[in-house]
Amino acid sequence: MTIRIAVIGAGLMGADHAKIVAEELPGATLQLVCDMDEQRARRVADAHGAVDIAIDPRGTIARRDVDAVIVASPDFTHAPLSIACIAAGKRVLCEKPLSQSSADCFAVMEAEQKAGAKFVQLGFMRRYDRSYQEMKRALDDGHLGRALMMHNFHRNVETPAADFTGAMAITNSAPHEFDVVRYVLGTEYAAISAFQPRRSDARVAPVVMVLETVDGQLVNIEINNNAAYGYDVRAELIGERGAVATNNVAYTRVDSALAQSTGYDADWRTRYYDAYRRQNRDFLRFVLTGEFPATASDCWDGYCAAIVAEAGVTALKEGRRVPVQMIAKPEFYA
Ligand code: ISE
Repeated sequence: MTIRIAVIGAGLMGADHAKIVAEELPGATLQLVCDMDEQRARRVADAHGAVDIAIDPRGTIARRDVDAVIVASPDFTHAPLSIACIAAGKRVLCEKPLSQSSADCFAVMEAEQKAGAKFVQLGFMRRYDRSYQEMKRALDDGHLGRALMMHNFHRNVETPAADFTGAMAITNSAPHEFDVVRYVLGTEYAAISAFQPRRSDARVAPVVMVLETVDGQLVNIEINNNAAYGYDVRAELIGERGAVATNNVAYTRVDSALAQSTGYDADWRTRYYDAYRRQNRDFLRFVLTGEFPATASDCWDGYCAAIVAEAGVTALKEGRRVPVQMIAKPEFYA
């Protein structure tokens, strides 16, 4: 039996998911690539041997020859398309963020609870990256003592789209950190402050956030969407008896002209390829067994990331520390 997967959205991430489904998921078929731009759908479908293409996402979800869905269309479509998948009784791997609005995330949670089962796996793929997994293990083993702080750097070469704004550093890029830090520390946030230095040009400037957790830890996150030199993501966790830092992944090193150098990835798709592959394999198991993967993030995690992002945007705009006020965690997600 093969699971027939439709990929909705044939942009950067959709193309990557189509490739992973076609090449790295034994037991899955790339059934269909859907994009409003038919040519783009065709290009990605042809590149990865999809059976068919479509331009209508809702029609795609309803099709009888589609068993499961990957949503990789723009952020604002994630929540409504996830709800459509729940209504159709189909499991969905939805790219992050679930929504930039916590109210929309809440609506997806409601739909899932009404359906009585989890349908949405959220694409916070950093949880599948070995460096964060080892960091979590080191903390959970107890060697580091109680966690005190976590430092995070997230640097892109340049903003991924021309319409990328400063607020999107918080709503589109930082949710990775919001999620993976919660995952590693096993806690929630209590408050957030946000700051921005001034650039000499009109490009989006870095955003620096300081978060306080409900357990009294401090977390700082630097998002620099226009770092120019490479895709560079780092984290360091400081405990009371030790610290653990992620290493940059570089398979080779060049020694030349009295210097030593290693390379950077150009973006997240190559840096986290293995994490995406492992995440998508877990999704396939989820579709086959109905058991939600232990490592993956769910709609509750999506809600948590969105509510922190909303508080972060307010903190930046109003130049003040903003409390993070979350609803109580529904029993369904316990
Ligand atoms: C993008 O949407 C991602 O998810 C990338 O991982 C992140 O590095 C980038 O900043 C986001 O815009």
